[in-house]
Amino acid sequence: MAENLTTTITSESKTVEIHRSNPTVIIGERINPTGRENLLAELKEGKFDIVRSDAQKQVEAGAAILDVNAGVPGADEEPILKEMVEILMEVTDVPLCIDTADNPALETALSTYKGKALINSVNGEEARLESVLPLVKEYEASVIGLCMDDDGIPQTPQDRFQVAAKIIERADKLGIPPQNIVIDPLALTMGSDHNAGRIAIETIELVVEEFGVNVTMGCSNISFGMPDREHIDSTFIAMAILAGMTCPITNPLHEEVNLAVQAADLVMGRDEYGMNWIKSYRARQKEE
Ligand code: THG
Repeated sequence: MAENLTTTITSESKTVEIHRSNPTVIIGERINPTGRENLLAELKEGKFDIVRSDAQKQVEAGAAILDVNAGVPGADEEPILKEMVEILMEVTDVPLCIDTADNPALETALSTYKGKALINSVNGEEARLESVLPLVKEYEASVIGLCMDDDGIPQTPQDRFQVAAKIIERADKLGIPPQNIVIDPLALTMGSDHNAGRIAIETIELVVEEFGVNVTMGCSNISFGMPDREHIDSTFIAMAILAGMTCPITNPLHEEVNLAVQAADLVMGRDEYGMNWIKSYRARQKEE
């Protein structure tokens, strides 16, 4: 069993330490135009009101890090992502997770960002390892490593583990320590493969056992195409936390999912005297 590593992500004024004995770190997923017509339309017009309000709402709901994705089909990502990063630094003080597959946009975002960012993401593809890892090193950032490579997404936990091992090894060769790598086993949708949840959970167990690294997943993918998604998402997220996931990418505004995370932390002994749970209960009562 490897020692549990600490991944440190910072903004100008805040430090977030991701570790298996700390409360789960929610990475808020909402600032992403994929499947959101209103945000997409706004970004196309060069407006950022939804970005601002989504940032504030997610932080209020408990997001400790905000994912920022500027993937507007047909538009140049670089200036949009840069402006989103600038705006987010203005309206919130939480650290950012920069979600892009466009290397020039990533580099510009990293040079704009004040702090130690979480890059989302690299994977086991040769071209990505070669383009992203040098930026991780140069900016002393951390990076999410997706368990997929030039052959696609492996079907078995063992093969996904091998991709994680390759990413960690290639990073190490450049002098990037494993605490700066956050592994994403990939939560695929159970609508197309009923084993998707089990494969993800078993991959978490393997990488945690061997490397002690921190683990994330885009948790809401799992229930895509299923009815009554929040029940599935909240069960999946609690099970993944038990397996070792430390920083889920999810929507903290979904109350059932948010409460599952808080309850899982309580059960795992990461909520001293249950103070976080009691505080959040009182805040909910006040709202009613
Ligand atoms: N792993 C990593 N990064 C990721 C993902 C992952 N980034 C993107 C994605 N997957 C996680 N982010 C989202 C963002 C939004 C939604 C799902 C995952 C989503 N949106 C609603 C929809 O499409 O129905 C629309 C939003 C709304 O209006 O509520 O579900 O796996 N490393």
